[in-house]
Amino acid sequence: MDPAREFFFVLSEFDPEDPLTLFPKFYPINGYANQYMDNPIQVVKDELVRFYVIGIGGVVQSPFHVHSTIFKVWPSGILWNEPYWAQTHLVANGDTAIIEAKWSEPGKYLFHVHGIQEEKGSMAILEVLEDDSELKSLEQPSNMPGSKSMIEWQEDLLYKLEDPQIITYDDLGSAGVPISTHGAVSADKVSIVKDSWNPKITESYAPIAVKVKPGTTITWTNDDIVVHTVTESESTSFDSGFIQAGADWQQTFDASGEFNYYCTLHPWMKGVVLVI
Ligand SMILES: [Cu+2]
Repeated sequence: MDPAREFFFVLSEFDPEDPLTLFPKFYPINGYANQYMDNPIQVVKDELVRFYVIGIGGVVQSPFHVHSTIFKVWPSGILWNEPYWAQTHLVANGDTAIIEAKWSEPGKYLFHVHGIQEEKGSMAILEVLEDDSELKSLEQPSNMPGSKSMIEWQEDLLYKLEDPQIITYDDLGSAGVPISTHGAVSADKVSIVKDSWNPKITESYAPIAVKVKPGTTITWTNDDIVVHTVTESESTSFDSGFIQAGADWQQTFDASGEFNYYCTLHPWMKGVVLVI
């Protein structure tokens, strides 16, 4: 690519009160609402300018627009995409673009994410200078009064979204109903139920206790969306290995006895086979 004055713009959104709201309060460029209204991006007349634009918004897509300008776009920022000319380029959430332009007329050009975003912080000014004598050194981060660090907010949001579940491995039995063969039902099919990875699910294998006659083959079907196992607890006398989501596994029980089993990946998942 040709030498150019380059800028990187991250188009995002955030709401200090409700991080998951449909229409957040702010749509910042590079983390600060309105920062380039107060501190215009400066370029020089007739020089090549290149923007690397990335959209990290959650709901509303980002139609990136520069007033009075026809620019060249590499969609998704991929250089082997055929570039095209545009006045607005829609940057999808999670997508990027490389944008190039030149301005032959000095002056102030508005640029922004076009739409409600421009009224909520993404309004910005590109200042095209006659020559480089007035070019300021880049001020970063924004010195705009009242601008706010998002670091703490991002951390809080992460914790909120991750909602970590603490599992105590030395007391696994408490996560499920104690397995008793008392209520065992006659069945040769067992479902590994949907969401059975979740310790709050008390019957991960359904039925949780089955009784069969010697010589019976039992089929376990993984109806969950993640991998599980059917592994005998005492001596690993049977072990399915990984049963992929949607797959089956079979085991034939010749000897009578009581066989407790569990999932090696989610040890709170427990079941029992009674052969009588
Ligand atoms: Cu599992």
